[in-house]
Amino acid sequence: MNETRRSILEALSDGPVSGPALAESLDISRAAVWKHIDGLRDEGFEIESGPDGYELVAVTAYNGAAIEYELEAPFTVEYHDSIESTNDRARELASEGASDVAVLADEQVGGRGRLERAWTAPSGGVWVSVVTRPSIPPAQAPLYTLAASVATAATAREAGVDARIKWPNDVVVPDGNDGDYRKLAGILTEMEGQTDRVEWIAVGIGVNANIDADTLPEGATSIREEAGDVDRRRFVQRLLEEFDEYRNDLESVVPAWRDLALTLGQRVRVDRPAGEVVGEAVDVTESGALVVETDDGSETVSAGDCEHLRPV
Ligand code: BT5
Repeated sequence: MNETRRSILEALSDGPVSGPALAESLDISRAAVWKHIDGLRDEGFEIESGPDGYELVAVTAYNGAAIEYELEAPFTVEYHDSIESTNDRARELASEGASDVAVLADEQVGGRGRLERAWTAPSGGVWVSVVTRPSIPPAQAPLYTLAASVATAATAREAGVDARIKWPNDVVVPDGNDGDYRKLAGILTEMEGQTDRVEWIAVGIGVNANIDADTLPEGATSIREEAGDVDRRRFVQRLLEEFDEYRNDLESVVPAWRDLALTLGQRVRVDRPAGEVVGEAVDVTESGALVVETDDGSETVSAGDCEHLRPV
């Protein structure tokens, strides 16, 4: 957002301020103040003019400026009404050197899941990809994915949804007590780096927010379905703030993940390139790999598709 507009919002956050007072404190003309106030109104800031001056009464918009305002995390937000995939755009920005940017869209028309699967992303969801450049070895990169799933589940729980995590990074809502679930959110992490150092990570988070569940693929659910619509601006802010806290405290990620895990204690089948593993999921390691107790002993699986099986 334009620096002058940011300063105007800061001034208004403590209560009404008159046009002349704003002009003086920002060292701009009254006409310029009027122009910026108009611009802010266009961006979704509801500013009323009363006897005491301009007053910010509400922020209703869902866009970059509105999300950056009062965001307690160091991200700039690039918003699109419609985009192919926020992860594609995040990769582009990352390769141009960007850092701490969140690409956000109301709708994706070419949303991607893992392994080139399609991700349904109509208007009303929260589709966001965060670019960061952490100083970590590639082996720690999975912690960023787990951090995103913990942040997503925590934010959905604040919105009143019984969100849990299915290994490695699906955010789901339990359906009964047998390990069945409906998928609320998915995470797609992409990265570039050398053997000893990550260059950038793009963490894509897709949350079915204000969407009718029957317009989503089978087995999916939404915040609307589970708890009613959310204020998406506030939701994205909380999501980015939670993600920021976990990425700055990587040691807290796995314990928080364990607390939210639906997979631990379940009988699972994990499909991975080296073959499938069937057994009871008993733990996750420090780097987020799943420990499965099989008939032939314990196996540690670092990546794959995990299915919860019915108890035997
Ligand atoms: C994922 O893949 O769960 C990762 C999804 C990541 C989406 C975000 S949105 C922002 C960013 N930009 C992108 O383009 N992507 C990221 P995976 O585990 O492979 O799951 C994909 C499978 O989930 C599909 O094959 C469908 O069966 C199912 N699916 C598709 N859309 C869904 C939705 N909206 N809700 C629940 N399930 C869905």
